[in-house]
Amino acid sequence: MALDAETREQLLDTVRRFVRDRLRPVEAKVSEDDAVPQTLIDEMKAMGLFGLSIPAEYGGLELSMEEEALVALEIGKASPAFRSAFGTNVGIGSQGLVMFGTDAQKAKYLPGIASGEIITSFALTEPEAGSDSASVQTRARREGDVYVLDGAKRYITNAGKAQLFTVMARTDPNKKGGAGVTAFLVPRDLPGLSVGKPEKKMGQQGAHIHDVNFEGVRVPAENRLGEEGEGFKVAMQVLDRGRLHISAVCVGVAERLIADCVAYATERKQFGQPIAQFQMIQAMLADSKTECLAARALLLETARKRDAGDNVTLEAAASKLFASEMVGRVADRAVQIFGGAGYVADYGIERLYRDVRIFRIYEGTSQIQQVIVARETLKRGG
Ligand code: COS
Repeated sequence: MALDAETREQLLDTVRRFVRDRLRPVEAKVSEDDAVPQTLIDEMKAMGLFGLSIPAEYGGLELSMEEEALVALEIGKASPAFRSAFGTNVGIGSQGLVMFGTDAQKAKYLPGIASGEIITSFALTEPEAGSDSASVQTRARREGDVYVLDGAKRYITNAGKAQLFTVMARTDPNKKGGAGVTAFLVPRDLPGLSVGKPEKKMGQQGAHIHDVNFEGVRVPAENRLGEEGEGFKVAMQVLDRGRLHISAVCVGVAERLIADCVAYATERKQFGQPIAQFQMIQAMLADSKTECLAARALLLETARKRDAGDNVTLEAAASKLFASEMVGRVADRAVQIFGGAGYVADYGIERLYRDVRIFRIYEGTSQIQQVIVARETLKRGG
């Protein structure tokens, strides 16, 4: 469902004001405290942010991919840790269920996910299955009307708060690769499921990742998502979509950094004039602006293609590759334009420089995006 133009503008305007008035002022404190205040989470819930992508019949806003990208882009103009609070519910934590769930599964979980009452996590990565995600070792053995899960997942976003995990586990150990993998909806409170302590990270303080362990976790067979052996495809399709969401956040952070650079370069004087007057500064601004416009155009065109029902595996990977590398370069130039002020904490530029580094890694490294783009290009014949 696409919103009419006026409603879309109203939503984006509300998000822009929220970012400007509520999120930006507390960014540094959130980073220092390594926590997003509950009051802000509650405001996000009231705005419907946890349910952006959830069908309206289950209480979500049912935005199109293009609309979701525009919202994620605006949210990206504040610290990416804020987006992470609701990002799994909107993306990788819910979309397997939205795309492959039965009516009963959807009715049971989606309303709580849309409202933010249920936090979700996507548990694919393992200590020995990172980029090679088809090699998951977590086992799911069928015993009557339950599957018994044993194994360990790594670096799982929002696992500390999650009440529902989408878990990829191997049901057929005789099949190699993705073919033996099945997806499950695993409630947090099942005995044998435990979550490790939050990892200390380079950036995005306020967003958390954890190990998740499964020791004889008995998951009702009705919680299987899709058919046995379909789990890898579930994960790949969830990631196709998730990569567009991440691209949008990259573009948002880049647009914000460019605006910060313009403000600083116009104010800061050296050699008797604002540094914005110097062509070497202008060259950095021009490169950042050009690359950011290109990433935005690729993102929005791909989102529209997906909304039209096209397969966008190639384009989503290309978008994520280009946008995440782009924002890395933009952040690097921002530190350069700010000079010493870019390196000290007060201006927040060094924080964003650290925050954006993960975009080139999670939901598939840049090298994995290259693999996907190359394979799909070869498959499509050009
Ligand atoms: N949509 C639907 N099906 C897909 C798909 C997609 N985007 N990508 C792959 N598949 C299917 C393939 O068609 C193939 O099906 P068949 O066996 O029926 O032909 C199957 O899945 C296996 O695909 P493939 O052979 O391409 O698997 P590989 O093991 O070579 O791995 C990559 C594919 C590398 C692309 C995959 O492992 C990947 O994306 N890795 C990165 C994972 C990641 O992003 N991790 C981040 C953690 S999650 S935050």
